[in-house]
Amino acid sequence: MAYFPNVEKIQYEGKGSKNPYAFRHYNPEEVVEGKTMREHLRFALAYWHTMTQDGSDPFGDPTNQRTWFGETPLETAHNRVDAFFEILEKLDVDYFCFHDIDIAPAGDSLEEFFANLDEITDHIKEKMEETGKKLLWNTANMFSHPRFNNGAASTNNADVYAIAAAQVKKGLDISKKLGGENYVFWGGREGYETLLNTDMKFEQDNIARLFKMAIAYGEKIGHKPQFLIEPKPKEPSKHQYDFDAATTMAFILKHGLEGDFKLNLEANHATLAGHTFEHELNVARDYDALGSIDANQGDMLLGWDTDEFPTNVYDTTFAMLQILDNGGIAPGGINFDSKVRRSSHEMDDLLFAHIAGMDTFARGLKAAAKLREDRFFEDLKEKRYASFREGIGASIVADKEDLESLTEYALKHDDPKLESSHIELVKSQLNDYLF
Ligand code: XUL
Ligand code: CO
Repeated sequence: MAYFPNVEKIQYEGKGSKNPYAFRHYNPEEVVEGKTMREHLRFALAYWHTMTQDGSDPFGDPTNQRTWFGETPLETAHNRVDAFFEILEKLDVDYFCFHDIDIAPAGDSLEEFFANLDEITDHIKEKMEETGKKLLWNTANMFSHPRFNNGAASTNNADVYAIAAAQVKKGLDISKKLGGENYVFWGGREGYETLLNTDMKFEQDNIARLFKMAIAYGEKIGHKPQFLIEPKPKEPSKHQYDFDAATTMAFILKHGLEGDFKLNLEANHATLAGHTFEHELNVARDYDALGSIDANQGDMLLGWDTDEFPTNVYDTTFAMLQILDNGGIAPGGINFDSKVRRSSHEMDDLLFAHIAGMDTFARGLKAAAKLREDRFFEDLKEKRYASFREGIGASIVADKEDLESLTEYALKHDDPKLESSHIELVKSQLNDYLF
């Protein structure tokens, strides 16, 4: 059965097109900086926002009209697989991501949940073989079930810890079965409500323990996806340990995980932490730890995670600049961790929303490539740091100076004359690349 019977595969029609079922900027086979857009962008669909998000909010019931509900939860789960692969095909997206609980019903016990996962992943595997679609990453949902109220790997209850470990093991078995390229840990409940009853060091050491078990198990079964941690400062926890890229890098380095772990960075999580998205990508890149991205955008007027589809060309240009400067994002990708607004409740809104996000990233890619071709930022920075390339500056960078030698130098020279940064001029020139 087709879930979108009246929609053909979305094609690139170019900027002037008024067809809502067409790309206006994403042209998968167009070559930019020597690679196709498809290879640069490595788009992925998020199973949860696409298939299970129902449009409800804390004040209102579900709104989304979906046609895949069956007689039983398992039948619905199977229908969702078929519908999901139809969406992947129609949008021409090569990758996808899921949590365990997104794809299969939890049932009444862990055993039943795992059996459901086996059945549904058989179905997913068949569809992957039929269509050539690939698993960018999967993860275990260790935050929705009430048992995780006090955390999963950071819980105070050792039996809960064991269940989390079992879910991670199952997640890695599934990753092997489906050829997952990355495996994500997002610690939704790995944080605290109050420090009054919390031993932060103990909890974080336990998280590191679980990560090490995951590395060891991957080695044992001969499957080594790139492990990723996804930082987020808050929500659902009041404070989450993986607050932002810098905090998460400190954790990774403290526990010696840098050989196996990189970061999965999400735009809306960056803004919740009080950073821009490009700040987070830049921090990760400085540690050689830019793994993958969750593409969305927040609302600057709201203090929570709105997970909107990315439509801001500035943001995607700066993100793509970071990715190009990084030499690409593979084996990571651009996963749309984004949901349609509550009032965009029709099935076709799922297509329109992804087309909007893909087009916005394609525009960002093209603008970023042009900026790089013109050495726009390179020249700017080269000029800005020129004083460190000759004379005393070059000597400082070569570690040839000390406090005494620099004092001697400073006393001999007049107060320096500073040059203007011309920031407004730069921003106005930048606009010409985007519009
Ligand atoms: C939550 C979030 C998650 C992770 C995967 O804010 O981003 O969906 O991406 O658990
Ligand atoms: Co995310």
